[in-house]
Amino acid sequence: MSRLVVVSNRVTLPQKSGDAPAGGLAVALQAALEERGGIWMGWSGKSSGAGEPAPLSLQEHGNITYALTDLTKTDVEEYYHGFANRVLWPICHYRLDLAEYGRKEMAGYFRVNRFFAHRLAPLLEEDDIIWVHDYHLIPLAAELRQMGLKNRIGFFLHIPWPPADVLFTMPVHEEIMRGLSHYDLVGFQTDHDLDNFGGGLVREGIGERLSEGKFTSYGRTFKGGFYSIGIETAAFAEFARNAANNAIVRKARQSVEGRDLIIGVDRLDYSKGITQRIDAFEHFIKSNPGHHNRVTYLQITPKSRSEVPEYEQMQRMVAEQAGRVNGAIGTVDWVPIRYINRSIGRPVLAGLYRLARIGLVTPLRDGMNLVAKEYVAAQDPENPGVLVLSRFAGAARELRGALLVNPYDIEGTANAIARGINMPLEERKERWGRMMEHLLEHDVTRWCDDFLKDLTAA
Ligand code: ADQ
Repeated sequence: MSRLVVVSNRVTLPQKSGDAPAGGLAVALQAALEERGGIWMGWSGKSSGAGEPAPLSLQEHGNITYALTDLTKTDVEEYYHGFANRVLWPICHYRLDLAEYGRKEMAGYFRVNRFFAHRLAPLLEEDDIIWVHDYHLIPLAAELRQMGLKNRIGFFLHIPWPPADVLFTMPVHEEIMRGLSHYDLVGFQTDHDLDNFGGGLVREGIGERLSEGKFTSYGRTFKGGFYSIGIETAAFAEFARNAANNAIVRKARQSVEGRDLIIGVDRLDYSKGITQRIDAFEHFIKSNPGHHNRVTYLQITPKSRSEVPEYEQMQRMVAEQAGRVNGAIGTVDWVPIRYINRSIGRPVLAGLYRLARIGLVTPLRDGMNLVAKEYVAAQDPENPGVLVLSRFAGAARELRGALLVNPYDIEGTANAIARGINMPLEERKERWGRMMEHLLEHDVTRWCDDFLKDLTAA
């Protein structure tokens, strides 16, 4: 079996005993690397300031070598905060209005990808299989090919791929499309993303869709497919079953005693639709007076990318909005919305999901959304809650037992909350059973295996 080389912007180092368990993606990639032997390369998250980054830091753990590189301050600014997070992220989430183009940032993005390629190449062997992750590293294969590498290289995009009219507003869309054609397999989250990609190629006259999932563009033929990422379903369900006695979960249960819990869990990001969700909750309460003092909405949102001004501003906006709703509809003994800005370990998170009658997952656009899958996996089979899910999350293509909503439609989302709260046990069980069966079969290990099988055959 060939060695596997994983490259991603950030690397999850192996857990030390006593650490909180890693997420499903990291566990699945580590298992695949352990089985085949290999390397996981990425940015250390550290800046070397104005000076040249030190040589790669190599750490061996079992069969895996973790290879971490620092980046200069300018690289971090231009490649990461600049082009990746202020151009590709908004464009791929259909937010043309938020993309900020700058020549410096675009150049920095391609320069850092070249730098990654030059640092990675000396570690590679001829028959290594290389798996590149996410939007930070689209041009990496082109850079490696430029250096003469013939290895099989696959790419997986964790976020959505937009339709042509959105993508082509980006000045360097051509270089990005050309970059993707240097892979042997390009994987997306859903059939919609794959269609957007194929449609863009054909419409712009830069490529063709061939049979058997193949594409041709810029003189290269490669495979495209969709591989919907899953979670570690069985392990997560086990966390949830065992969480009942956890002190934090117990306190949470006591604090909502007698009320239905609605839970939202998201990184703070404009794509997650948090403000629209609070509006929908407020509308639900106002139009269902019988539920006054009968529900609590818990929104758990660790801050992310707080160095980007829009995220800082969003944090203030959400906190103010929650405060305003609490002021307007709360009573001396009822705080309708609890808004918490911290990260929570997976076992406790699983326990909180299980307490909640409704999982409210309403992103405006999301590649997949693992929170939706975690919520389902954590439910008590005898008394499962209801998932209210945005139709614009990749997960909506699979989780057919959810109540699907349009998150821009505040009234519609409020009605779905009401329907979920009032849903009879039999219907809840039937909907949950269908979703859980799917998630057990399509877990993160299966996702990893499917992608690697197709990459090996590509
Ligand atoms: P994200 O945008 O980060 O991922 P998501 O898929 O929901 O979105 O994953 C978030 C993860 O962070 C979940 O595992 C969740 O449990 C965890 N998390 C969120 N809030 C937390 C908190 N307060 N404490 C602890 N953990 C928390 C990107 C794409 C998604 C895609 C994934 C995987 O944007 O569309 O599903 O990658 O491919």
